Amino acid sequence: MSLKHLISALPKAELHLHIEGSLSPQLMWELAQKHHISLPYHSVEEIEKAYNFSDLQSFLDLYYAGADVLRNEDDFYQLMMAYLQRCHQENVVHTEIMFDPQTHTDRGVPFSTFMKGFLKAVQVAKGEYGISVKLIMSFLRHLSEAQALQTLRDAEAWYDVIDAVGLDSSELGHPPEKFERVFAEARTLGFKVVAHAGEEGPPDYIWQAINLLSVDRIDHGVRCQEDEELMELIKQRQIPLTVCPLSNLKLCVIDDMSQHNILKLLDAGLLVTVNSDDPTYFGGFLNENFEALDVALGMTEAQCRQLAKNSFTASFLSEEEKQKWI
Ligand code: ES4
Ligand code: ZN
Repeated sequence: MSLKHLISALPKAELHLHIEGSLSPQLMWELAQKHHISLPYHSVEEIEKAYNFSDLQSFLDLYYAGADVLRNEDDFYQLMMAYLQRCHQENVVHTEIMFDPQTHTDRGVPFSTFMKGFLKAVQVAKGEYGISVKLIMSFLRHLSEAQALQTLRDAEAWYDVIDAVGLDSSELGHPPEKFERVFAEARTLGFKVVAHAGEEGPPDYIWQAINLLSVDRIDHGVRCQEDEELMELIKQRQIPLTVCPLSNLKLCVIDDMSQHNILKLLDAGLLVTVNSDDPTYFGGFLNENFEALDVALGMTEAQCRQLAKNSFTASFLSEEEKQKWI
């Protein structure tokens, strides 16, 4: 029997979501018109049709180009509000959202513009839906560590509303060790830390994220299965992996969803979670990621419930807040 009903009924947390990757083709189109920006597309449908990727970089090229329509505070408000409304519809009761400051500051959009837009939407959604939200400021790893350090400094006025820092963008050629100092400083400042590792990159990048950056979670991490010793460590320490099935499929990390290893990792005792990553680019929000796993792999009800439970266990909520949902 399909788990569709159970999937939508279960309260869930989402821990790996790039807010810029939740920009819908419709909103991209509207904002381009509003700001008189010419897009390389003639319709909303043409934008949707362009979303065929061969690897991470081919996606990132469109993702950064798309983000250029985000110009003023209201644009960021609309972007965040649309995602939080969708969370409410899908029974996502807690979400830890990544944003990429450098994607905006490097275009001349000040920190205060996107932060104010995001925070206004978060405040409205908390009031209307009772949803809880944490923010993860991510550094772009294709840029230098000095630029990441500058971003950490630029964020100073917003430290009390940022919960964690992360590391995203082009993985290959930009190993975690490149960011050891900025992550040490972030930890000293009291931030939780996460990093993308083992999406396209080798298991060694996951080792580095654990040993050099002291991450609290690994984003993706699916390539840990190539290294038995690493898998054992991740299991023993219960280091969460925020896995994104539709993302892995769309970026050709796997050829077919039936090859996805998330349920194997779950059954081996790793703390894996399901997430949507960049839902409007990869063809599905959170429930659709669960459903895609069920269709391709035949999830059991117990596995489905465990994945929903793991999403809270792996979150940055306090132990007391977690108990409400587990
Ligand atoms: C991303 Cl799927 C993925 N990987 C790395 N960086 C990213 N930024 C947005 N989506
Ligand atoms: Zn990601």
